[in-house]
Amino acid sequence: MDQSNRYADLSLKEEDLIAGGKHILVAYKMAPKTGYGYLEAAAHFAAESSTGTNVEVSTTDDFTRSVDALVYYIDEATEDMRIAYPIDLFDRNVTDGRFMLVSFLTLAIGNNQGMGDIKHAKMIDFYMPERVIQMFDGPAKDISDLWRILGRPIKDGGYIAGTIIKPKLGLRPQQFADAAYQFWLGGDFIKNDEPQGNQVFAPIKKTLPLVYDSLKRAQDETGQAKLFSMNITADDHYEMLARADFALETFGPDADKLAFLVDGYVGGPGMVTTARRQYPSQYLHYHRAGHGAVTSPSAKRGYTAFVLAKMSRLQGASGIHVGTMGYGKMEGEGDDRGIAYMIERDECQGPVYFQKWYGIKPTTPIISGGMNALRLPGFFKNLGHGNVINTAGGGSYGHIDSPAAGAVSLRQSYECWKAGADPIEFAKEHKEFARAFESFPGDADKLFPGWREKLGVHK
Ligand code: CAP
Ligand code: MG
Repeated sequence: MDQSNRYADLSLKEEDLIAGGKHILVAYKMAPKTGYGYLEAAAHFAAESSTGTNVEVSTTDDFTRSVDALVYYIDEATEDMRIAYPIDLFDRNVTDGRFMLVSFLTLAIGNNQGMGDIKHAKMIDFYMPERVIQMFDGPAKDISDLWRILGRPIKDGGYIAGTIIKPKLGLRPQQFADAAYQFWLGGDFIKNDEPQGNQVFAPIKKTLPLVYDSLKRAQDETGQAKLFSMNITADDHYEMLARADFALETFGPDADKLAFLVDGYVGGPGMVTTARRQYPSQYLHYHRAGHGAVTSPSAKRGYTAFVLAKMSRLQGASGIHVGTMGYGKMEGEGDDRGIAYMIERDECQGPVYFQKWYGIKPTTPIISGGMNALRLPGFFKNLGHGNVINTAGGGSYGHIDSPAAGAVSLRQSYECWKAGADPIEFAKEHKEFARAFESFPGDADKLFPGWREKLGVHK
């Protein structure tokens, strides 16, 4: 049934919809299945994403039609389809009237994934009007809170050298705490890994007091504050709270140095909002493990990594993993820097929409995945700044001297880039950075051919 007379209006102008402030706009890459007209399929897509189904129903009235989602732009050749969703279509909390991301997801990327007449559709951008930005939680804490704790300038406080305890699973409490202590002797920030936490062989009631002891000893020895991002991911809301509350109690006078990590993609909006609203004094670290299932360029459905990051800022992520932009081990490319810009700036041009954030706090780009001191200079050059949290697991625990040396090599890498120095020349004056070449010879050969002769390394 062709519903384009109801769910499409190609006369609508995007600039008018934006000026009107009453619609959430969503841009997709969509292709219909063979045998279906493009506008017909797009209109059905909009129907299933709002007030309709595949047939007219007797119960529809004029009010229903007033909240129809409307296709307002199509370009079959480029598979571009854009839909205007009236903001009144989206549910609000009965408790405080705020928006909920789950309602946006259910409509904009819910039933429309897997329709019989749609070959594929992937969300590539969305636009939130000012009223909607006002109605999402947004971040409670941001990187400036971490710079303050680290004793740095709270503007442009620079690079936070982080790691992930590796191996990502399998360490018992004392071994886990020892690994943390070793890194903190040189670095700033440690995160549990995405699957980390195992009450079978590393119960938090044993592990966390040992981690806190490591943090205090490392602070005493270095004279610097240290940060721990603890994974509180769990299916049950109260399990999350039990873990978080125990951690806050354990860290006591150093509780401000605890961030809480949630696996936001697999856990979903409920888990992110539990962490955001129950613990607004803590930095909220959004890990996105699993996102590749929908965000990978090889996936023709779901939404992009850009959309995921933009949604995380609405929900209140203090920081989210944004990938390594082609410099690490995960999928990504240089243009992914646009993901970082969208979440850290107060206004930014996305792939389709220019988005203003009206002063809500920024979300920190967290850089993770196969990074080490040799790969970072190129990364910083591509991004254009170093106001990020970098977590390098292999890049720290794989350093041939020690995890602390690995941490120092990461920081030296940032200093090298900031100084605009040649990495080989810089290595001649900075031992830990130089030893990163020997720690990761494959990367060194690829990135700095001839490094052995230049650094006098003969084995
Ligand atoms: C990195 C990592 C990160 C992912 C995150 C891992 O370890 O801990 O969780 O890379 O990916 O488990 O692989 P290494 P993304 O530093 O040892 O590679 O940031 O792209 O979501
Ligand atoms: Mg990990």
